[in-house]
Amino acid sequence: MEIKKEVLDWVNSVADYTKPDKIHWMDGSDSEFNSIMEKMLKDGTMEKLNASYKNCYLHRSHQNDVARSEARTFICSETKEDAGPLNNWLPPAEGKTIYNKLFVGCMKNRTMYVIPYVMGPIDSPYSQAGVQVTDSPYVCVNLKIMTRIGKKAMEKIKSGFVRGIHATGSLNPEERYIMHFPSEKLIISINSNYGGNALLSKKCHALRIASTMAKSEGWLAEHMLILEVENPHGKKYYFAAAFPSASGKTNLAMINPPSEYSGWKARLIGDDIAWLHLGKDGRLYAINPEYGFFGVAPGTNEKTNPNAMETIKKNTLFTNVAVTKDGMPWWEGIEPVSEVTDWTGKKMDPKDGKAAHPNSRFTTPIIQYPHLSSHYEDPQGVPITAFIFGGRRESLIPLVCESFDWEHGVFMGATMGVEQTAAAEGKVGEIRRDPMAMRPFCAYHISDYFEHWLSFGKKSTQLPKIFYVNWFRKENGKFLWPGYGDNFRVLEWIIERCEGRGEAVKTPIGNVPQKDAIGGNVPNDAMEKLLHVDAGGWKREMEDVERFFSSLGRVPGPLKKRLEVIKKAL
Ligand code: GTP
Ligand code: SPV
Ligand code: MN
Repeated sequence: MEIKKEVLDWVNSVADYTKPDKIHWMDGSDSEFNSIMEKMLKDGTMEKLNASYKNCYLHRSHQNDVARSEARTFICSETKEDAGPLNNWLPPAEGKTIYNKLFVGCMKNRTMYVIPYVMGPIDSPYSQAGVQVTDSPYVCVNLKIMTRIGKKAMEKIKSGFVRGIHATGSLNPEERYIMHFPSEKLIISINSNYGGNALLSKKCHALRIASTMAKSEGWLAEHMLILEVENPHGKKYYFAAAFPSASGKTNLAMINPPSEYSGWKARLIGDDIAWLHLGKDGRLYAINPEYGFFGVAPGTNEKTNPNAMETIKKNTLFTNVAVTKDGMPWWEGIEPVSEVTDWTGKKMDPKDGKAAHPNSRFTTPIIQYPHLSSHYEDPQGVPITAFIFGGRRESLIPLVCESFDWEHGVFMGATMGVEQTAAAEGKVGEIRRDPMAMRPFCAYHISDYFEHWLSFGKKSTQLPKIFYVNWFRKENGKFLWPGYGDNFRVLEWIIERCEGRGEAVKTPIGNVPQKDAIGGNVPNDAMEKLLHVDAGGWKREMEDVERFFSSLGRVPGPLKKRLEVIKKAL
């Protein structure tokens, strides 16, 4: 691997500060993976799982380090206004002071790994190369699965590449910093070794830094799955769906059509991040920058997601799951067993509490997925038919709702209110506004982000239609909608609408299906509830949206106007 001078100079400058014993340049080979893994097996960072899970390992993270730390995530833009009201801001100089203080000698007696990586198909004009340095072998083996690393990446590195500096540090949550310097395309992270805090290519680069690049270059970097659906006549439709963390992206991306949909096919392109560019034909084309899944384990089983279960049977890293007596990974949702070692390493009966951490995850190669789209590595990406927004809401939000036009669709996304999940630290279940599922990931002023979305409406007439879904309506603590594979029925209705067919009822908040439009085994009264638009509840929802808009300081005129129109219609 020929090391580029700009990379070498930068790596040396980081090493001058952090004082590692050794510098290891990752080439991405299997033998390299195995030797790093060997080291972790010896020091107990990793545990080998049952041989029926070929080449699979378990890692238990520190108990203070189990999810993204949003409160410790910072945008170090020139001004506070640039970061906007939804980000924690640090002046860049203060960020650098923290770096100078916390990183001095932090890699003493440790190896610093240098990981050149590419986000996106190697030959795509939309891909981006970056370099992460880290002293965490756990991060190395995860990135080997999650991104395309090594020689090919080094070749793709251009001047001004995205740089990530990560150090494990003490894991002290109070001194944890995940800092982003958008103008320098620089990420600095210390005192966490978990997921989006430490695998800097994922949320930090492919969403936060990319969001600022996308804004200035006229494209979109989104927290979206990408799904291909083919109908029995061979016509293909592409969906890009934004649901907040732990709200169903991976599961929808891995959907199987229900048995009566003979001839229909569903294939995966991405499960978490989409980069979208306007094509010459005015359509939006999406690529998946990632090379692996970092998926939520609990709830995943043969019934809900057989495709995930098949994918994770080999070459997979499990983080914070439980393990059975014979070394099989286990979590809530898998068939009951009487005794497991829980995610903290203690023996327990899963009847007595949660054995796997609710945010426990699998890291697994995307190319092992059984129904990968043949367009997964298409350099131009796939043309999106429909955008879908959604999130967890026990009440009010109907199963599916179609926007009237682009502006209304942007309003729907911008005002998404969802229940918090375990994917980030914080109170699970509390409702917060999470615009386009990007609240934790948009690295600039959210109103400018809305403006950016609206601007596409002026650039093209061939944009995707926008829909809003909610799989999570509950009554007496039970889900009203079966979800998972049954969500395909909703996709079918969306396709019908995109084709200019399909019955719909116009309501103040958008078009909803007629009662009998969505099939399946859902009792009539449940279906009625799922599709009902409760004017009183929606008025209160719009009041909350109004408060949200006020809290942002400034909001694009068309969104404020749309709010007034909906309020009046209600
Ligand atoms: P991130 O990786 O954090 O961005 O999450 P995600 O959006 O990919 O969520 P994922 O698909 O992993 O789902 C999170 C949890 O929601 C899992 O426990 C799933 O089993 C559950 N889930 C997913 N889809 C459905 C659904 O249609 N209905 C119900 N009830 N639960 C679902
Ligand atoms: C999310 O929280 O949206 C994730 C997991 O996809 S993490 O990579 O930890 O951010
Ligand atoms: Mn995610």
